[in-house]
Amino acid sequence: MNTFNIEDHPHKRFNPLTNDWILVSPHRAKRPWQGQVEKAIVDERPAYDPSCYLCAGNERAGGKKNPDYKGTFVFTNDFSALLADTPEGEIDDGSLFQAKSESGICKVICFSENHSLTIPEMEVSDIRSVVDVWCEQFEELGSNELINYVQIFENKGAIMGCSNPHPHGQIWSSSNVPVEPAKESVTQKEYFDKNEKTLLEVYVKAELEKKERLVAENEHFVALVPFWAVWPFETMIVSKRAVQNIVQLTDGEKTGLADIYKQLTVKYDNLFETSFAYSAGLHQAPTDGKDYPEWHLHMHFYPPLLRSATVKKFMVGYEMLATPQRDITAEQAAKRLRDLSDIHYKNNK
Ligand code: H2U
Ligand code: ZN
Repeated sequence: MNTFNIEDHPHKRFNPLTNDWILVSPHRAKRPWQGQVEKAIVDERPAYDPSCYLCAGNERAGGKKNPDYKGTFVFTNDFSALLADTPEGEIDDGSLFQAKSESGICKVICFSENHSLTIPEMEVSDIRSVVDVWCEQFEELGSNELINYVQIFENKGAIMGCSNPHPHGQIWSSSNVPVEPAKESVTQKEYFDKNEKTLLEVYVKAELEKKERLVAENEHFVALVPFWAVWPFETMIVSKRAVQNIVQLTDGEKTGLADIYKQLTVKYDNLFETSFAYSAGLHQAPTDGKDYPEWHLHMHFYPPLLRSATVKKFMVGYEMLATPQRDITAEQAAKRLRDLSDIHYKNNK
């Protein structure tokens, strides 16, 4: 029997942010790929689309008209999943049948008036305006009595169920802390109480030394494939300094966030020479007025593509029923992303 080698042998990896395990099967990534390798999809859109409900001056559902905005534009989601005026109530039979009312506020943020752009094709200064809107919204929603958690996210690409290619993101803010950040609240608190440092501060420092899972870096942020990544090219952007939320970032750090968001998404687009789909979002401390020194701002990117512009990973079978699994290791994925150009493929031809 030869000795265990993480590069060759099936193993489990632990996610300290969620307390979950994932299965890694590196021997399978060595299979020769004989599947289809298709040509990149040409994705050319006009700067203005008269039928787009996010373009400036156009009408949205319900007859509201967008202003002639330039840059960013925020509005309350016309089909909000959470509503501010939900009556408080509860159903609880003590065990099997429990329900609680949930209230909140949902917004849509247009990143640019230009329908044809995406984050990796925008200037860092324009992405910085998006970061500034996130800060304004986080402050405004977070200071609302009703709101105890603000989830800022971007859902990009038709394969992620995104309904519109116009560059945009969303914010869903709620009275309660949702499932994923709630898990991270528990794990980060446990770690901080024991070590007096945030979990991610220690993690990022170790990754900066090891280097094998790094994708991009600037003075204030790191983009890396987490050791415990589930999706083939899953990444995380983490601030080097431990801060609880984006409002606490310095001016330089806010620009740093815009810069690393661009760096990472340029590499994503370059990977399969396609507009790379993902769900991405910030995880931050709750906004219930308490102090959360254990909370460390970070941004998750969950992209489904596996092998080409159309071949994606399915989270099915064993993964639905037992535990998530991956073939290509986090280290191999990081190396592929790291080795890609910093110049967007559309500007490189
Ligand atoms: P997606 O692109 O991820 O589907 O999100 C777009 C959001 O825009 C979606 O939540 C909202 C939808 O409810 N929307 C409006 O608020 N007004 C509209 O006229 C159409 C879509
Ligand atoms: Zn548009």
